[in-house]
Amino acid sequence: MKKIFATACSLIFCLQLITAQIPVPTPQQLQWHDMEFYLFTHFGPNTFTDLEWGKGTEKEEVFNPTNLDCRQWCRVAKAAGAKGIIITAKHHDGFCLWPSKYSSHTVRESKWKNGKGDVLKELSAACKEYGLKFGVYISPWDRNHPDYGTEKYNEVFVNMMTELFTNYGHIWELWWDGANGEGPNGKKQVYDWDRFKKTVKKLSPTTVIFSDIGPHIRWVGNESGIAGETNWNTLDTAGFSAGLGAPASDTLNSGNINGKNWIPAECDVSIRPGWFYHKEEDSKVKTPEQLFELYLKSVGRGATLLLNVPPDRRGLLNENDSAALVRFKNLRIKNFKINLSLNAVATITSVNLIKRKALVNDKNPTTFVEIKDIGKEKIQLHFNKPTNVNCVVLKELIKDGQSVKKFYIEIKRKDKKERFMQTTIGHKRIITFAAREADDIFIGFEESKRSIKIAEVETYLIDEQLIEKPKN
Ligand code: FUL
Repeated sequence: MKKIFATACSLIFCLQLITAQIPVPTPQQLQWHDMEFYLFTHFGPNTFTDLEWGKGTEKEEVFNPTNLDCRQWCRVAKAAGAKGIIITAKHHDGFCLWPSKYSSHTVRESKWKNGKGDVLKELSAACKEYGLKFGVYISPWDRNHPDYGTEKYNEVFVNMMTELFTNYGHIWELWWDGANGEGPNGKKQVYDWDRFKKTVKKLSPTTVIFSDIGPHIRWVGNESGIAGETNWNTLDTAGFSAGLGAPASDTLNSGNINGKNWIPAECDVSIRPGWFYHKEEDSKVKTPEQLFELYLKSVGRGATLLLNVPPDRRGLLNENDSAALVRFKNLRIKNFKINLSLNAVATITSVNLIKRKALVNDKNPTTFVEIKDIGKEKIQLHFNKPTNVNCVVLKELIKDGQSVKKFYIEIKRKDKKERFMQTTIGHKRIITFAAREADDIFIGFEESKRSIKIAEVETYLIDEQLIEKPKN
């Protein structure tokens, strides 16, 4: 009896060990996944000098928006269906959009509001008022600060972050740009990433930190807003660092299948060719259709979409950008309005033909179906009449990790069956194909890391024009 008890105990212990090793998101990362789409605003001296990378020698007086209104930014963000705004508190030119005590190159030295203004104060208050999350980009690379390139600068950077975390309410996401060039004295800085991380952990443990390699969110490896069709939320970071020491772009794009850490990808991309506002780009704003395509290739591949919409010289989001954003939102609403799965009966069918109910079309992402018999069980959506479809949206229950390695969507109409092979799912996977009628849709699983938990399977008929090249 004693022996059985001891064996059982060690089995439980082993099981616990195995489960403990599966990377899963923290509650903050889970919330971040659900944010799906939010805005980036690049704003600073470059807005007024027409540069992308300011030299750091620009006079503070160049920063002088005539009509800055962060509440307008928030109204546009809300109208676009974005969930938050991340602002460039300090870009590579070192200019601080808040009156930092640790720099003499800030809004305080500018003419804007006679040096009494504070963009971060205005934006954080506006975000609070409009129910948007507030995030901050702060570039470690600083082409202005006299201490850059010396150990003292790491202290300056920590002090600046301390100001950010102390004076502007909760910062939901912190964005560390990996760029590391020379400072005003021609020197390069050795960034003390460990110290930076510890500082944030101490001051604001619930903030999610972005850098090329996390610790919480990773760069997607390109600035065109496109995640890998195979996209693992897991990444190995040992031996790597942000910036030049980061893993190869294609690794960041797809993650590491057996990566040890949960570090999902964020797709940063600008609505215009540049990150900062340039008048000559007023006619080059991405169209709502292009934005929709980016949405499919970012959020629809399990990542999030961080869309940059730069304020202009007035300090307002430009009319062309806001018009595109509102129409982008309308496209999402219109095309994802009628979930055809709600008219279907969802079951799990297995080779022995035993069926059980599958809670995948109940509009509830917390209920799920668990598939243990990989290769033998599949999800079936049976429509009571032939239904025209061209889009399937799948959600894995990622709070318990990411598991699906290879699956297929099979469309059945009478005796005809067509299969589309796919790889990962994650938070959300949107798959489009040329429209066809279906009596049944099957989701079959061929390879997985362990048992699979699917929370939702939605089906749509979206506007064919929005599907780039329909896959047949
Ligand atoms: C890059 C920067 O160099 C660009 O100016 C921009 O801020 C982009 C989001 O990140 O690394």
